[in-house]
Amino acid sequence: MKIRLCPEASPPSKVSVAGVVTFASSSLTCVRTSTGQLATRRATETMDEPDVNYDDYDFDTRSIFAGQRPDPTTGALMTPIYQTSTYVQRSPGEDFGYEYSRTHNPTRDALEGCLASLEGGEHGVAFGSGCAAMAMVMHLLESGDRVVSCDDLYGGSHRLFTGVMEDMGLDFEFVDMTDLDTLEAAIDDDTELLWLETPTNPLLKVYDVERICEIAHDAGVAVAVDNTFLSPYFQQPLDLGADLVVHSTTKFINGHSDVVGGAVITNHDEAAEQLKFLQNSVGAVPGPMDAWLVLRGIKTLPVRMRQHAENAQQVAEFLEGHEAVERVRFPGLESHPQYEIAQKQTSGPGGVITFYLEGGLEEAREMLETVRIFSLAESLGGVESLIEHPAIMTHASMPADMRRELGITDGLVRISVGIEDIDDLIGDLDRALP
Ligand code: P1T
Repeated sequence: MKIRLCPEASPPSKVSVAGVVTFASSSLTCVRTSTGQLATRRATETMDEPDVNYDDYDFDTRSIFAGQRPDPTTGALMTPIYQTSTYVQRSPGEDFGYEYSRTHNPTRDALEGCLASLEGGEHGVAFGSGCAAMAMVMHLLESGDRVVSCDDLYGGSHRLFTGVMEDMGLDFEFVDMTDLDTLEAAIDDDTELLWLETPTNPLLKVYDVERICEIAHDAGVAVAVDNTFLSPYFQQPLDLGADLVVHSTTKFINGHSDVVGGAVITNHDEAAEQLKFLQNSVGAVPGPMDAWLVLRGIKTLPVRMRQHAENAQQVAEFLEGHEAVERVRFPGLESHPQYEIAQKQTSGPGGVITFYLEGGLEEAREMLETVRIFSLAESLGGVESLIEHPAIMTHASMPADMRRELGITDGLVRISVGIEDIDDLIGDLDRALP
């Protein structure tokens, strides 16, 4: 690994958005906040720095304000969409804190500060997609390094690891991390990183993040957790010991199915610096408009997550009692094999459910073609309910024998429960189930 993530894992610390470093020119002032974010102001008449440390506030409040402040040039309450590729300089090399939008952009800075605060991390680095965020984490490694990954994971993550990163000299082993002995045995001297989703996509396995981090750190191995399925509202992996948290912000974080984005959050200064270097060097950055949309989406993250979880719990209970359904997997059901771990490390079950239909492909296809409120589409985490067939859709790129071994069969259906009226949702499923 190019940098040392482990064992000097720094303790989680909260982020402040109050300005700490100010540097000024004649007409513009640039403020670098304690999150490392920059903001500019034109100095004809500017607002004072708000004297607020949002760390003192609850998650719901930070969702609305963290990383942000009224625009110092105009007082605009909402962070402007700084839709610019470049920034004027007073003299060559003498800029006002920004030089080029691949490197820095104020709207993206605000998003990164907000994400860092919500995950309880020091640094947030935003990318153009969840896959880009994952790829940048892999670029922290060096050829010859080994990654032990959870076996059940998003098909695109598996494709990135085996179809791209293996060609660049990384080595991957996929293991079921519910079995800690197997996990421990899989770690060898070349292992530099454990990669896990929890709950996993699509089978919703729940892994004991605290125990896994202990095992990894004892072996000098870093841990990255893809927290896409729960969002920081329900689970904060850095607090459980993880070194890096990864998000597809496309999902619950944005929540409105209108942006593709990703992010990495960490407390490690060196990892953050390297990720920033990669962000600038590789250029897989979100545009200002997308950064702004995600920032806006986050303002309602807590209320959305509460409703997703409440609806999903009722849908899961309905499915569990339906004769056409063989088995339901949802971390909020006591029948979930890792229910106790979920209770211990999360504050809610999220909004994704998978279930096995009695029968197989024919029954699944019939149901997927019959639903009306649920939309047949890949993705998850939007306010509208989605339904999909992992074997044919999101996990098609995973080898068929691996899918079979994991249990991603033709009868498996995944739903992302939205925030629509619960009776409408259950009515739709009831009508469509065989
Ligand atoms: O689509 P993108 O923003 O690049 O994110 C990739 C990604 C990363 N991690 C997890 C856990 C994911 O589920 C995804 C994307 N998943 C889907 C598109 C899906 O329907 O499962």
